[in-house]
Amino acid sequence: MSIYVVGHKNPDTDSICAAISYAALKQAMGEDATAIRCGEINKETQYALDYFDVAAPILATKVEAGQKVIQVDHNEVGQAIDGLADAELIEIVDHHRFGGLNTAGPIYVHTEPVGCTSTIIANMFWDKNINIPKDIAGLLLSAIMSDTVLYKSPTCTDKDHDAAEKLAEIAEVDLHEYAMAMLKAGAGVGDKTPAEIAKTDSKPFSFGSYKALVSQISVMDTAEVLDMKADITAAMKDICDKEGYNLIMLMVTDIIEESTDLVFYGEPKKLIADAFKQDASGDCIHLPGVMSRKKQIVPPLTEAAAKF
Ligand SMILES: [Mn+2]
Repeated sequence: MSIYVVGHKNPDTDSICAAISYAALKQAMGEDATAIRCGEINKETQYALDYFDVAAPILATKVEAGQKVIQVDHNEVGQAIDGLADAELIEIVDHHRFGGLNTAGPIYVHTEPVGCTSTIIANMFWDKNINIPKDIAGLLLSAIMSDTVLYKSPTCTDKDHDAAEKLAEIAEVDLHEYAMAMLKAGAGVGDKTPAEIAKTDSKPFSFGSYKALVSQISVMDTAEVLDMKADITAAMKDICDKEGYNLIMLMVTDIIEESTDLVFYGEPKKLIADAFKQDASGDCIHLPGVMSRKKQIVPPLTEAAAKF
C-alpha cells in the first residue's frame, strides 16, 4: 500500500508542493509514496502547477484506518486530514509550532524553524545526493517564495534564501520575476464571496479555552478587502455560529506595504487587545510590519490567552 504524503486542510502552496516533492524524494529512494491533498488548490498554487506542468495531488478528504501517512507542513490535529487518528502516522516534516502532538507509536519527525517546509525538503534531497528534477525544483521554489512572501516575512531564514537561489537555477527561472507573477496570481479577492474571503488560507487554533480561526489573504491593495469589511464580519458571525468558533480573525496582508490589517469578529476582544496592545473594541486593527501568522499573530495570542 502506497504511503500517502499530505499537507494541511485548506492547503497553501507549501502544503501542496511539499507533498508532491516529498513523495518524489521517497520514490527516488525506492519507496512507494503518493502525494494527496485534503482541499481545493488555490489560485497561487495553480499558477505554480501550471507553470511547471505538474498535476495536482489526488483529492482525498479522509484517510482509511491503517493507511500509512506522512504529514508535511503541519502537525496540529485540527489542521490534519480527517481519519488520521485511525490511520498510521509514520513521519512529520514541518516548520510550525507543535500544537499538542500525540502519536500511537514512535515516528520520524523532521522539523526546523525555517520559513518553509519545502526548504527542509530541498535540503533533504541535497543531503542524500539526489538530484532535484527541474519541475520539482520549481515547485519547491514556489513554496519558499509563497511562505516567505518573496523573503519579506520575518520567518525567512538564510537557509530559505540559499535554497531558493539554488532552486531558481535548477528550475531555470528569474526568481524575482517568477515570484512576483505567482504572488500576483494568488493575491486579491477575485470573485470570492465575503464568506470565502473570511476563510482564505484559514487555520484553526486553540488559544487557552477559546477556539479561533485565523485566516490570511494577501493583497496588493488592502482597500479591496477593507471596503467589504461589513459583509466579511457578517460572514464571520455566521461561521462562528455554525462552526463553534469564539473568534475569527482575518489577516489582510499588504505584500507591498508589508503590513497587516486584522479584521475580526467574536469574543473575547480583550484577547486581541492584550496580544497586540491596541484598542480592539472595533472590528479591525492595523499592524505595521506584520506579515507572518506563525511568528507575529499566533505567539502573542497564545501568550495573552495564558494570562487570562
Ligand atoms: Mn509552510
